[in-house]
Amino acid sequence: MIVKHLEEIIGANDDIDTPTWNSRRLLLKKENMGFSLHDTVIKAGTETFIWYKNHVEAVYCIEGEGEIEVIGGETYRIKPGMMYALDGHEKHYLRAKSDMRMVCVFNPPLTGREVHDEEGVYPLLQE
Ligand code: 9YT
Repeated sequence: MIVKHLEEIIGANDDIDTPTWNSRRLLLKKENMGFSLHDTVIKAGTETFIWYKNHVEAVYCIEGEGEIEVIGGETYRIKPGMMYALDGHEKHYLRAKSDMRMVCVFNPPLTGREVHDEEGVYPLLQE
């Protein structure tokens, strides 16, 4: 069984900070669960273009407010209790009005080092 606490991840290796989001990675590929699990803060006032070309992702908002605009599709309000699942590799903009705390699950699991490239894509990394 695996037990971790957010406090031990904050500031350590699996805490990835970028100008628009901060992802605290609780489970990664190395844990062999078949998915990765992240506690992510999308920073207030930011917009991020994202395209998970190689992954599916489910996102569950537990704090904060903002929106997701699916390119060529709809814009949905994000607030606590809202979940979205990118089952079609949708290109999207994520905008945070306030700090949004999101629980994210990725399949295939991230290895831990990924940040978005210039296309908004996470590459498929091998460990
Ligand atoms: C919700 C979302 O896509 N945020 C960007 C960061 C990503 N979820 C991650 O690596 O935790």
